[in-house]
Amino acid sequence: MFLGLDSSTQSLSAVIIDTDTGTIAHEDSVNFGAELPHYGSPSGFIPGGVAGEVHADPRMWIEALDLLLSRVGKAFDLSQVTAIACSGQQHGSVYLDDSFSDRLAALDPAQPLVDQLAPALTRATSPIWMDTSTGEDCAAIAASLGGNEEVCRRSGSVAVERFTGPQIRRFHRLDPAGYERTRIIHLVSSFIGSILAGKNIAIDHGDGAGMNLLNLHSLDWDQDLLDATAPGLRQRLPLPAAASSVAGELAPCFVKKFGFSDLCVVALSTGDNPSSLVGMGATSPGTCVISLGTSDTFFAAMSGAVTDPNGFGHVFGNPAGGFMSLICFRNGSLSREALRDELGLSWADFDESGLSATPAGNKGQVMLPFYGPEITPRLDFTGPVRNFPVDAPSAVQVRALLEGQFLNMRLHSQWIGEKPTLIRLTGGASKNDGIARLIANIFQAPVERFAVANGAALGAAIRAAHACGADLASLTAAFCRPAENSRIEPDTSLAATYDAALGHFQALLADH
Ligand code: ADP
Ligand code: XUL
Repeated sequence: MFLGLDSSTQSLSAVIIDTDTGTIAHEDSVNFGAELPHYGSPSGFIPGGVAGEVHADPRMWIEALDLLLSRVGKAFDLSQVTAIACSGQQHGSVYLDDSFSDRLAALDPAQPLVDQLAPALTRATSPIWMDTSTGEDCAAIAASLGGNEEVCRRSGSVAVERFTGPQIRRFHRLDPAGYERTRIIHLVSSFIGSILAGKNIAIDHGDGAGMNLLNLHSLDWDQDLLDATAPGLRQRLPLPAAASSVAGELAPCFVKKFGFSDLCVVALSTGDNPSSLVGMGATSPGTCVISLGTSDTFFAAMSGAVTDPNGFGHVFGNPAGGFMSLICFRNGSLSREALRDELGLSWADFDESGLSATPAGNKGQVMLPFYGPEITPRLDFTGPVRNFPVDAPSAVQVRALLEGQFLNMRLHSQWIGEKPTLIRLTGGASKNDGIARLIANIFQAPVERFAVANGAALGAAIRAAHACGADLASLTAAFCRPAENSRIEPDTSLAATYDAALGHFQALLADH
């Protein structure tokens, strides 16, 4: 049995796989907003941040770990688990003082984890991937390297607001004393993995590439990028390492508290998107994954070394070796939920039943579907833009929003240079048949979905088994199978309709 954990924006999820039978043995999830309401973060982050700041309380992630493991431990015999691996929302960072490693080594099963670890935090809140507050820092990093092209050549991305390096630079700028007290900076994924291992663990090449600090040629921290970010940063970062490594034994606290075996080990963590690449069986080029979570992401294993000339797309380490592309669309479920709530609709209105009221292409009516700042493309909107009246019927608005989202995705994934031949969908909205069909038609490629909704947690469980020596190809063959009747073929008669719709979308975008 192998346990995968995914600490995402809105929840912490667990998936346990049984590699003997090729089945999912257990699944559970803690929703931060609903189950830990005392952190005042209904959607997993602290609302009301100013000047683009979006932070979350790292104590919430720690408390969720205690809560989830206690629940899973009651329903499932955790002594059967051979190894654990974690996945986490990318880019988010946790800042800790010199007491952190001693605290990790001395975790007491009789006390809540959060009470023991929170005193080590040197930054009370953690910037997360939705944060856009670091424009000044990105500009300074790019200038220091002689331009964004060089930042992208080294790190796989131009300097990006949500990436960890610019976030660290801002922290040093605004709170130099807090930075000075900081001894170690973790990503969300390596933070959760370190708690489980009872020691600081390395940062893998998949999540590490989302920092604007890792040199993808040397797979080491890039000294010029470190220097452009903050002084003494190398000493404050864990070493970078390949995701397939075992980090160490599970800390004794978890053995005593939740009934794990004292032989259980912890594999290195990775980001939620690299983890989903594994969980969706897409570690080889050809299949692309679209994840419909809080953000929407588009990613695929890469066969060639290309970067996005427009600077919106990224290159990360592929946990199976080599590299992967990733493009993140900030207004994913956030926009779908906003329109649903604004018009008093339900998800049925976004599904086959609701979408059947309007034709593909929406008669040229399209929306720039951004309810908040967007990062692909970079736009500062605080509301959507329509090329049709704002009081149009709800069904027209829903189709315009959804088609706008996936036309935008098609447009901004063209730099990868490979048209997807198969799309695998994951994330909360992937169960929506209407959305799945629309994606098949817009991309003109078949869409498959899996029975396990959380591809990132499944990917973590598979990586845990792989780190212990199991063959990755056999694992993905056993676990990454589409659910029965989940495949949707594209309607090829709509290819021209969506080529035209892409033109309408581009025209509206060009006006803004
Ligand atoms: P994250 O991993 O970012 O926390 P999830 O992948 O769990 O997010 O997705 C959660 C989101 O899925 C919800 O916020 C909701 O907007 C969306 N969702 C759930 N069910 C549906 C549905 N039937 N149709 C469309 N969206 C849905
Ligand atoms: C990727 C990104 C998001 C987060 C949260 O670059 O910012 O997808 O990983 O899921």
